[in-house]
Amino acid sequence: MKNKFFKIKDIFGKEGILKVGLIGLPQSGKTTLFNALTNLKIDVSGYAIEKIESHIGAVKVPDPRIDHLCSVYNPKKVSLVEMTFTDIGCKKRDDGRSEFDVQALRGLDMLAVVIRAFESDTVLHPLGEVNPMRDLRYLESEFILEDLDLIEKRLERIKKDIKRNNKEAVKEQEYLIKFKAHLEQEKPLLTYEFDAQGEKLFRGFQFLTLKPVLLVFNTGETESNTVDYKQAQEKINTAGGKFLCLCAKLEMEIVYLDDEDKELFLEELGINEPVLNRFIITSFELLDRSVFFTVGPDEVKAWEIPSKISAKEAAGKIHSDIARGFIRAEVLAYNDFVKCDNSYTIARSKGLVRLEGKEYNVKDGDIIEFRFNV
Ligand SMILES: Nc1nc2c(ncn2[C@@H]2O[C@H](COP(=O)(O)OP(=O)(O)OP(=O)(O)O)[C@@H](O)[C@H]2O)c(=O)[nH]1
Ligand SMILES: [Mg+2]
Repeated sequence: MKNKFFKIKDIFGKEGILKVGLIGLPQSGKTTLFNALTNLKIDVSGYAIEKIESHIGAVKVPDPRIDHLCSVYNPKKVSLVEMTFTDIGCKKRDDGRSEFDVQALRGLDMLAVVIRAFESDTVLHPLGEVNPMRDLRYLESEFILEDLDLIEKRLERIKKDIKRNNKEAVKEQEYLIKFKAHLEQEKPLLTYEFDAQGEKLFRGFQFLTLKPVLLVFNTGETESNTVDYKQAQEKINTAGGKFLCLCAKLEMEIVYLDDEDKELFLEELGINEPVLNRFIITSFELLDRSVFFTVGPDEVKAWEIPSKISAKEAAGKIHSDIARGFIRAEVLAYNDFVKCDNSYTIARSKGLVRLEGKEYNVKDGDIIEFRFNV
């Protein structure tokens, strides 16, 4: 799959694709970053006053381990982990609040909050002067207000059912009132301790403050001291998020170069990884995800999973039958495979190929063959 555009309905509810939303104030550099990540070419010259427009693009997650496994197995098919980026449209309303394209928020796994830290005389800042920490506080409260709106609407909608004493609606109302109190203390729902019932009930809801956050400070082309990184770090530590600093404009210019120029340019700037790689590594850390591999002459494939997953659950990612009939997982760590000259025979003779049971916690880089019986 080449990088291409998608519609919301193409990705909503799709399993096995990590979905990242780029969100932020108008003119913070969301679309520029989107272009840098997807290598697509959305126009960034205008100010989005008229309509709120979102864009979705998909990428395959580059992985040098897959390249190596392919050179060993020469498979007919290669399958990489897929990721989508949604550039979420936003505009400032007359009442001062921000209006986000709520449709585009559906089903996202995380938010990358783009914060303007670049100075420019020609690009207007909707809140006046450049001040990243103020923008961050502003966005946090916008997200909280957005969730409070959602709760109000929901409470309104279930009013009739509550009057009729519908048990589910009454339960839902109890939860919603607790969420409301939590948000009113300016705390994101991410820090609310959901019980199993609450989690089940609200899984389908698109609360903004329930999504893990990667802060992206969009700095200028030259070293910028507009960001108080210490303060940002402290904020992030309490919220359990991550942060990245990059210059979206420069990164966009770099992806548009051909490969040879790209390498020279990156070297000159002392950047050792393209923006997509840095972004992916940080996102995987934030979401606590790992990758395992299945290999063979037909297909070499990377599977993305939550890090805490068991071998049986990992098998279920491939097919529910494999999980149901699970017997054992034959596991060889990628690094051991390479150390053994890419030979299972050598790895076996050294006892590095392990037979693991269904409770085994799959590790990043495991090469797995599942034994199952259906
Ligand atoms: N000087 C400078 N300009 C930048 C940088 N990043 C983005 N810009 C410019 O800022 C303007 C806004 O960038 P966009 O990527 O369109 O920002 P956006 O957040 O998508 O804006 P809206 O869609 O209008 O909300 C464009 O003119 C970009 O060229 C940067 O690092 N330095
Ligand atoms: Mg834009």
